[in-house]
Amino acid sequence: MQLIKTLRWFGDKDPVSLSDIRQAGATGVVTALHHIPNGNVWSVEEIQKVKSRIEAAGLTWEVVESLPVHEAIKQATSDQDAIIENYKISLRNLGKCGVKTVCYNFMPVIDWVRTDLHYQLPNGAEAMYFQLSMFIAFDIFILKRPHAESDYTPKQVAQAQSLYEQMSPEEAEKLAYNIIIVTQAFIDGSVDPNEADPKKIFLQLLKKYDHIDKYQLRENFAYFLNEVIPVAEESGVKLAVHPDDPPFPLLGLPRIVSSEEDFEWLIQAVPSLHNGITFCSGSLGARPDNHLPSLFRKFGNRVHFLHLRITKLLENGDFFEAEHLSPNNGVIELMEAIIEEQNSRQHAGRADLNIPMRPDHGHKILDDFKRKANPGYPLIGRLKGLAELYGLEQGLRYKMKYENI
Ligand code: DNO
Repeated sequence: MQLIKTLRWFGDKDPVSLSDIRQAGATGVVTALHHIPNGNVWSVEEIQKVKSRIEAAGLTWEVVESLPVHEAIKQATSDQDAIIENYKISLRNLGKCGVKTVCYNFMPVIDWVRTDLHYQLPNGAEAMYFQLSMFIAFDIFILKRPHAESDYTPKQVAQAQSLYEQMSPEEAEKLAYNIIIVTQAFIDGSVDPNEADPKKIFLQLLKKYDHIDKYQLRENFAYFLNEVIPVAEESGVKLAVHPDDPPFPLLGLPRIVSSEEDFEWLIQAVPSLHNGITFCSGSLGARPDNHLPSLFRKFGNRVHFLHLRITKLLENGDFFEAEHLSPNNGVIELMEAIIEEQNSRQHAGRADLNIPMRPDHGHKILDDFKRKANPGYPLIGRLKGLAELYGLEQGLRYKMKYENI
């Protein structure tokens, strides 16, 4: 039994190569057909091309991240059925090609959000940081989202205003560009990086959710799941929804994959185990009421993919991406719960014992400062995370075997 060691690869545009990934200790790759526009079919031919390249490098294509869900589906617009049909064809084609784990998310308009991509840690490494008051400054004073102030307390608005007043116009633009483009474009973001006025387009996209609250978005999600899960079952493909990052509503948008209650809802909407979860400890950990090992123990039987990293949550609502492994950060207990889950799958006669795992993001360290990489995806920092997690896994596995769990 093992966790399959993987790293994410963004295809030909990725400054990190497949050979780098192999040398870093991964055996598997997590990738997507990034060149195919969201909503279009992934043909067998295109899937095979990427798969063959990965295999020629001595690796396996373990997980698709992501087969993106088009905004039309999240909004349930009249053209959604044709786009869902394409999604189903893509799932069938992936199944035919033997790529059988598919990660996706259901976050409207914007995927993950950080305000500082170069937060310096005491040892000189860089991590990514979410500063709540900076984000509020972006929302109210830079993006100027209509009625944004009403989402915050007067104290939050005042703090954000004072931060905004200390920013130069260039700094304000850079913050907006990081949030709307830099952290989104390489993962199929909804605003074209060549757009002359990204903020304007972004506001238009947000506006489409004016009448979509949490319950309506859940309804739209359930419609999608009821359509695609039967096809996933027929094709032997496991879908694994990625949690919201961060796991709370932003910019007036509902976010519905954030908490224990959300996972309960997800399962009752479509109970099949093919309706699974990407357990992203970093995303879920940015919320104080998410206790990672307990959440994992509760929903572990439908976790098909692991993103392991630890978030340091601060009292004012800020958080940053901490080290993958440190004695008190909870990752040891989480790893223990993961190994227990594998054991119970074995007892239940399940075939999917070896869950793919990636360290998710990494700190920028050492030679990463001389190399290019997408934000969050420096090679050496991820290599360190992978090595630490693998060591932890092996040590625990050795110990737990003798305790005969
Ligand atoms: C960021 C990632 C997310 C994730 C998607 C999955 O680095 O963890 O963009 O890939 O949400 O659909």
